[in-house]
Parts: sequence; C-alpha cells; structure tokens
Amino acid sequence: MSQTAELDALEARFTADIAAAADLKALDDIRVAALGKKGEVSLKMRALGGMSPEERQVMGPALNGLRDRLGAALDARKSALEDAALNAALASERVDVSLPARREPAGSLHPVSQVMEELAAIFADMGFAVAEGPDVEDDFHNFTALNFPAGHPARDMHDTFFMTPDEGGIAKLLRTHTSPVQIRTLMGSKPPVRIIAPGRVYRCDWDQTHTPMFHQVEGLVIDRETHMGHLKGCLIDFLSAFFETDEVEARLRPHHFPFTEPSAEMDVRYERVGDAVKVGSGDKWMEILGCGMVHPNVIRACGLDPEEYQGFAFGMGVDRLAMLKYGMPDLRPFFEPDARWLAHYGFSPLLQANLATGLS
Ligand code: 2U9
Repeated sequence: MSQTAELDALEARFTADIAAAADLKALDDIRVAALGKKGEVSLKMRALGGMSPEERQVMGPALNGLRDRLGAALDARKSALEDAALNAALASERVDVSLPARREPAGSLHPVSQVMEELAAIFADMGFAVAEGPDVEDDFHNFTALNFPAGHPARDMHDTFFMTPDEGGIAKLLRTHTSPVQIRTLMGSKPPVRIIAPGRVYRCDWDQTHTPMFHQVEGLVIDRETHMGHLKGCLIDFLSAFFETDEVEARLRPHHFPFTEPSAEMDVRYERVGDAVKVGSGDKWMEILGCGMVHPNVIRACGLDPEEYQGFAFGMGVDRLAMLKYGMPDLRPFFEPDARWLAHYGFSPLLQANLATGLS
C-alpha cells in the first residue's frame, strides 16, 4: 500500500472510531491513540525527518491535514457527547416548581414575635403607627428628655448597661425602655402623633421573673385635647381585643413614673385557667401595664409647647403578656434555643395575626 493510501486508511479508521465513541473517556482514548505523544499520527509525523525531500513534500502536508481533520472531529464529537450528557442530567434531575409543597414550613414563630404581631394589628386598627429606634442610646434620649432627675436610681450602674465611655467621658447605654423611640419620633414630627414602639430593652436584672433583655411595647398619643378618659378607653379596648373577650374589667391605681403626671397602673380582673389567665371573671386583680398623661417637661424637651399639646402614654412587658395569654409557666425558656419548646408554643408563620380572621 502506498504511504498516502495508508494515511487514508488510518483516517477512515479513526474517523469511524470517533463517531462510535460512546462517552468522553472512550473519546479521549482515541485522541491519545491518534494524536498523543506516541499516537499513530504523531509517530508518522516524527518519521518525516528520515524521508527524502520529495517524499516529505507530499507526506508533510498530508499528515498536517490529517492531524487537523482528526482534531476537529474529536472536538466536534466531544461537544456532542457533553451536550448529550447535560441533556440527560437535565431530564433526570427535572424539578417541577409548579408542584404543591410536600411539607408545611418547618419553622415556627416565637410567642414574643406572635404577640408583637398581635399588638401591631390591634393598635393599627386604632390608628397607631409602629415606630422603631436604636437599641444603643444616649443619656439624653433614654433619661434626660424623659424627665429623670440627675440622681434617679434607674440611671445607676446597677440598673442600666453602660458602654465604655468615649474620650470625652460620655458613655452610651442599652435602652432601658422603648421610650427614647418616642422621644425621637416626637422631636422629628408635628402632632397629632399616635405611635406604638415595640422592641427589645435591657436592664441589669436576672432572676426567676426578670431577664437582662426583655420586650416592651409602649404607646404614645399627643394631640391638643387628649385626656385620661381617652387613655382608659383605649387601653380597655386594647385588652379586650388582646384577650379576645368583651368582659374586661379594669381599674386604674395611682402610681409614679418620672415621664407621666398623673401616672397609674392598670389592673384587670382575672382568674387562672391552668397556666393561662382568663380576663374578665374571677375575684383577683392583676397589674397588667403602666400609663399616664405625658409630663409637661417631656413635651417641652421634645421642642413642643405643653400649653398647646398634651397626651397619654402607656407601657407593658411583651414577654409577660405572652406568658399570661398562652400559659407559659416559666420565662427562662423564652431565651433558650429549645426546638421542642418552640414546636409546642410556636405559631405558624403562614397565619399572620389580624383582626379580621382572628389574632391567634
Ligand atoms: C414618652 C412619654 C411617656 C411610657 C410609659 C409606662 C408607663 C410603664 C412599664 C410597664 C412594664 C415598663 O415593661 S415594663 O417594665 N412601663 O409602666 N411606660 S408610661 O411613657 C412614655 C413614653 C414616651 C415620650
């Protein structure tokens, strides 16, 4: 057989092998056998050196052409095999995103989050907006603007978490109540104001009924003619919506807060049903929240004239409200990541608290 006829036969064989290669591994074996260092085409190219100039003139271009055509055939077959592999994977791993979910979501809403949602829904219905502010506060917004006198015990290191003082000796602190949120809102807006401020607060306190971080919701209404009657009506409506009963019986008992004057605590009639409370019946009274008419000094500190504007404020502990409504006997598991506790007391994230279809 002539040398060119031999090349034709070689080409025919490799071309057929390439077309028949079933996978990428088989194809690579063919590439090595033809074009690898010791491949048949490579060996023939190496033999060019020993040929006469006339032979080389024929065989050189013939071998180059063969090498290029086999290279191109190998590349084409490689991408065809890769496409086929991808299509097979896509077909076998197909996901129909339009199918319904097989399971309910695994997570659940913490009772504190649930109660926060309930509070927001109830007060939104009464025209209150939700206001938020920083957890790290300064003395002015947390104490001074709220009419705390210089030596008030709440300013003490024993009750408040202070940060390391800056170069000027000024120490930031963790807010001890959400009242600074309302100071910030009041300083930046013109009455009428109706807001609730839910959020985390911090106090140096740690025993069976107190945790160093807990949750509060406070409310503030500032307008021209707001009075104690509005305060009492608003709070009774709130308690009736929250405890889901029309029977609420409440009484105001005089108290003292620096930021309100007069100040009161509100008690509700209740009886125990297991670990939860039933509000509206029974012969016991329980303190449920604090409230009062905003002190003129607080209105003044926010840049408003207390002769023109007045209003009421209230505050309550969200963790305690959750315990009372949902019957948790102990506060401590609220802050422990115990999945079983959460599975028992948690709420579906798909059922958002609202007044139309029910709070809980
Ligand atoms: C401004 C003016 C007045 C907020 C108020 C209370 C009464 C109160 C406590 C309840 C239990 C806190 O969680 S608790 O320990 N709070 O009794 N809070 S009036 O008064 C304000 C707030 C902001 C500008």
